Amino acid sequence: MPRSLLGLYGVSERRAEFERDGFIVIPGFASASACEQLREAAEALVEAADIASIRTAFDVRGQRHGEDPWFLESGGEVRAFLEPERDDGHARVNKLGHALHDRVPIFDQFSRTPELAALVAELGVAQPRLLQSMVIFKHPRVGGQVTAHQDATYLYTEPQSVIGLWFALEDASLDNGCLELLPGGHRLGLRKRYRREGDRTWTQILDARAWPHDGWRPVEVPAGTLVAFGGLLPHRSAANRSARSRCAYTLHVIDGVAEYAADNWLQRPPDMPLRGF
Ligand SMILES: O=C(O)CCC(=O)C(=O)O
Repeated sequence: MPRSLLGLYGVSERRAEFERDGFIVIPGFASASACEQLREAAEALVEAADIASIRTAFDVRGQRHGEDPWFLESGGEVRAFLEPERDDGHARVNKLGHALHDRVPIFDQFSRTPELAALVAELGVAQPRLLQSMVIFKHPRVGGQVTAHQDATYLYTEPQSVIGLWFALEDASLDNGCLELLPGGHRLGLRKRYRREGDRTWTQILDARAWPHDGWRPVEVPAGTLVAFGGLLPHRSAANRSARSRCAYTLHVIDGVAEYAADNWLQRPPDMPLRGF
């Protein structure tokens, strides 16, 4: 078979897998040196942050950050969020968010590559808009749990269009809190919407059933792996109780042809419209 046809075959298979399971895993998408450079850049941003003055602990269980301007106004900024058991040390930064891809050149370059643009097009996004980016640190022994959720809860578009691009910047395994996905769970429907009214947020329950207990797949992967998953796919990760750090970079892309909800928590400043690749 000519190369071009082989290529075509590969493309359609990957898309079919994404539609069937709700996600795809691509080992070796990012080089070891790119992962290292992003980690170093993230650490430099943490060093520069005035941790002692940051009051918000990013606690996905309690949603305590939901009414804090530090969180609500971070859609166009690069801000540090702390683990719930905070102190004044840098080791307890949980994540950086939410516009690294637009504010920090090295994250901009990493996020806007022809390879990523081609992948997102292959997964069906017609007019990609890079909405949100985060570095999630999961420091040894203090990195917190991320409870099961769907990204469309937080980044709702009509129709659903958000895709999460999750890059392992370090090796991830069950003991340091790797991503866990529920294959096929994207067909279970959206369970919650996280809505904003001015400087307040609330969670609307659309379907109160608990997630299935069984069937979760730990995504144990080496650094450089890309996991791409749709906004309806349930995912979670356990706390890092190990001595090994588990750092990841995530980028969320929506489709410009879909309508971005005016009451999503993340709203960009008017002078920073969303851009594509
Ligand atoms: O990195 C994690 O543990 C969770 C990531 C996540 O929830 C996301 O990228 O949407």
